[in-house]
Amino acid sequence: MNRLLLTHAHIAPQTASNSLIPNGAIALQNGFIDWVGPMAELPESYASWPQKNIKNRLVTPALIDCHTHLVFGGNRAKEFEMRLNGASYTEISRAGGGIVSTVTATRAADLETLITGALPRLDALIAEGVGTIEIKSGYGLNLETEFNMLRAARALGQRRNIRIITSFLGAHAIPAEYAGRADDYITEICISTLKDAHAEGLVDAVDGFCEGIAFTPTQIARVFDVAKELGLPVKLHAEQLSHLGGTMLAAKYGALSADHVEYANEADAKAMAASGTVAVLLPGAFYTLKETQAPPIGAFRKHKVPMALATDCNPGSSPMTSLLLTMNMGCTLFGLTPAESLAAVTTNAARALGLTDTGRIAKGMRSELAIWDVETPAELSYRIGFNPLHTRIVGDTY
Ligand code: DI6
Ligand code: FE
Repeated sequence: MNRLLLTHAHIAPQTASNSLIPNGAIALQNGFIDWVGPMAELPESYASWPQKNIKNRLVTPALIDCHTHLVFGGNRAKEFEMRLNGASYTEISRAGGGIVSTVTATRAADLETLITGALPRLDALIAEGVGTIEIKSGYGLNLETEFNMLRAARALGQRRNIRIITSFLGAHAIPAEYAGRADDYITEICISTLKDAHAEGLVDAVDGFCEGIAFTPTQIARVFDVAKELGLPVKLHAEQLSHLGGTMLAAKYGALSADHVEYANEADAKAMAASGTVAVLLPGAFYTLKETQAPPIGAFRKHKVPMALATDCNPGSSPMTSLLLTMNMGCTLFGLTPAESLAAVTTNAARALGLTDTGRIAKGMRSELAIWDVETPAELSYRIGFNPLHTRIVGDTY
């Protein structure tokens, strides 16, 4: 029996009532939370458990990064310089740079290179108390390399103590060999690779990039139809650079999330609320591309669309491996409150991944916790470039 009783904890449980528990205790047993509440109410039976006094430190759920492209080859520092000299992300993409340049580098890397390249990025997230991370494919755009990316993502979960959720993002860009033939790419590569990867157990969800430089809603719908047949949940990069209708499409398919959503409008927010679709906000990409249109936070609040925040870690539009900085940017760039930004990387991020056993501190949830050297939850969003993590607890060894 693996047991631990955390005492003298300042708990931010992220449950429905979400009131802080100032002098609390959390009982952990075999990988799950057995009890949480004020120390004064701790049942007698826990008195004999091994205890750790955490001296009034703040305890939150372990953080969840629900949108990353963590596995890739090469880097795009050159494009960073091009943008500083005035080129736009779209121009670079249309000139053959952008996502497809990372495709070339990713195809050239073998499985082990993809894994070892991603590990330092993963370690940076783990060091900030992240316990669950989503990783997308989408820099292979052929069967072999899409498989390599998904296998690398699964392997990362063996090499580190972290839960990995994969998303198949075959509909990320049109590879050079299919230039001008996006529909053929969807039929011949994207859909057939999705089916094969699903058969191998490599796919937890299906994603797409609905944008002028990528795929139309009609093309994305073809991929979503296959996801539906396979019983896989869907999500979508929607309304990042323009309004194409991706969010409505995502809502129509009951998507877990619509991501970026800078150009979404109130009607989109209403549709997301009705379908239970989470708005995943990615301020790292907004910042990197110096976008000016922020997502419609007011409409999301008004219609009670849950908002999550994620790093979008990728070599092009968001070379970022800090979820704490993402929380800060969510507040400063998008106007979230610090309380919203904490919910956005815990309970709402869990929901964006379809997970019901993490992201909150409550009986029966997995023992996935972050203990911080701070006094209040707001401090997690307030600092820039400082990591106050004291201890991360993930799993059943305490
Ligand atoms: N949106 C993004 O933020 C990433 N992919 C996407 O569809 C960017 C990917 C890249 O530029 O490499
Ligand atoms: Fe992305």
